[in-house]
Amino acid sequence: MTFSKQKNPWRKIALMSAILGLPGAAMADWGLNLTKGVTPYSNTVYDLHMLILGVCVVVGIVVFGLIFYSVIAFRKSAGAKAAQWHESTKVEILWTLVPFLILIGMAVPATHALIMMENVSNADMTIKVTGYQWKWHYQYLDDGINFFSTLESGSNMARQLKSGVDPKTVPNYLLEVDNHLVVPVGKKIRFLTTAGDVIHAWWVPALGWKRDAIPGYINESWAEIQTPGTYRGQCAELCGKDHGFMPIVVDALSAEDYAAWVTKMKAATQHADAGAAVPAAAVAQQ
Ligand SMILES: [Cu+2]
Repeated sequence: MTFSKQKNPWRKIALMSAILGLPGAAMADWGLNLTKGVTPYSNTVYDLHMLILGVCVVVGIVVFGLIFYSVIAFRKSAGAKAAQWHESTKVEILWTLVPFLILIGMAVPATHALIMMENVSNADMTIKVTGYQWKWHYQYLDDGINFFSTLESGSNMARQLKSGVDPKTVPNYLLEVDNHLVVPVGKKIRFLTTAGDVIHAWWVPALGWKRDAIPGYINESWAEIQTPGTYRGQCAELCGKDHGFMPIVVDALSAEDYAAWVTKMKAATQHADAGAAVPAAAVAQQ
């Protein structure tokens, strides 16, 4: 079949089919699929997503296949006559049993993922995350380090009405903060999430979860980042007029780099405690 004519509708259909038939890697480049993230938990979520997507696709193909087959093969114009029958125990058992088994097949890995998510035991370190309008406060409970993390000044300037700054010229516009949350790779980090005013939500997609930050409640979660890098996220609960301006940036460092950062931060904090009166945010920047 050739597609020489520009307006041939089959050309478009064939093109779409070819695009949809591309292998998974190409689809990933498009950014259409859920991303894998950088933690074992995010990988579990990804696998669960792919499994359930697969089940849905197969069920969809079977159901729509049967519908189209019935409509075409047994159409009135082809002389089909409606069968007259009543009840079929066999069919009823089948259409109860098959969805039941499919649901069990999905519930087992889903429950496994939920249990994995809730298991914050044996953590190597704990970070308390408190949401405020409109910034984050991080407390390293084991090391006594704490600092606020707010929208980086370049983004903050550009976002102002009639600022005259083109947001396209600001690197990581609205996704950059003054003080990054620094964590080590390969360590199980327990996060305690809460808020000081209204409900916020701490969300870094690469970690594979999102946690509500609720005043008066402590929500627990954990992450073990496998790959060093910078991972960005945002507040994911509409928390007021500047909800869109309290991003999250996580720097995952190797064990040595992290230890060096902790030493530097502790020294800066001691310096501040000794009467230098350095604000916490400024301490974190050093
Ligand atoms: Cu918020």
